[in-house]
Amino acid sequence: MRKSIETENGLQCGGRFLHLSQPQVMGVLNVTPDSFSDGGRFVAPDRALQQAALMVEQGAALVDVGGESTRPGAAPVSEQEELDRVIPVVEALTARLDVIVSVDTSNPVVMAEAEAAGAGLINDVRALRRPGALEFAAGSRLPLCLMHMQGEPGTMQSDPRYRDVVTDVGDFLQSRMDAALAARVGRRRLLLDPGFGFGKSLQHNLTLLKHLDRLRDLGCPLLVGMSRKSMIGAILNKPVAERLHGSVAAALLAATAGASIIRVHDVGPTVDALKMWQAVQAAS
Ligand code: PT1
Repeated sequence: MRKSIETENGLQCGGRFLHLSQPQVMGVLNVTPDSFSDGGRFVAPDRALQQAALMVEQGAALVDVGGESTRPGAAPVSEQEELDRVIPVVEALTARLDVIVSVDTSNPVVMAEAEAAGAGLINDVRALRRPGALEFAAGSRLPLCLMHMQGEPGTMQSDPRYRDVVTDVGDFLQSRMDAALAARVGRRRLLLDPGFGFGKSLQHNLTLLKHLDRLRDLGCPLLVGMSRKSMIGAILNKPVAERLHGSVAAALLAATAGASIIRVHDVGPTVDALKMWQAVQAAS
């Protein structure tokens, strides 16, 4: 009887199981010299390990390692540079920490090397649109996050337009799910993400957050990332370093809308807030 496996709400992430009956926190670990909020601080593998260990201690179920900055205006990175940044960190984290290591990449070579190094999830902001990415997915058993982005990081914030942002993002995610299914990637391996801040105005982001529950109808768990982003900065009129409380509020709103994984920089405060949220959810 495989029933218990199939009805268990969660994802098999390589050797570790991620429970999704309550929202989980994914800690951001940028190993880029030019990240928007912590540029260059965690590039050396020992610094990365130290930061990841802190996030695990604070309750992160996943750590998302990224070697390509995809914030607005960011420049592309070469494959070798991305491999050199990401793979040693994935190896160090999987060897030393009890956590699921997610890798934020669109490059199928990086995906494959990351899986071999012990990664448990692939987080692709380009939703497997790069040549070879669907083929990687078909040959792998890892869960994959498919994110919506309009345009490319270098130019995506110059006048983004939608007919209806929630419908358009939903249609895009459905089409990428269909592409994955056609490539024989099981629906049960997929996570979906509306891509807050990726080719979206403030109003687009707010409308997406308000109607996030509609994307649950696509039938896959939702992953969201709003932590410290300019949508919060624009509302608060505050710089990146002063967006913690706005970010925690956004995390709770996402949890209420049904998000399963919340990608954040500030793991401890977000975990505390979600514990309060969870306690109220569980009340009669
Ligand atoms: C995200 C995400 C990500 N965000 C997933 N992966 C980033 N699955 C990187 C700004 O407006 O939301 N989901 N990987 C970071 N990207 C941005 C985008 C950072 C916009 C900052 C902004 O400030």
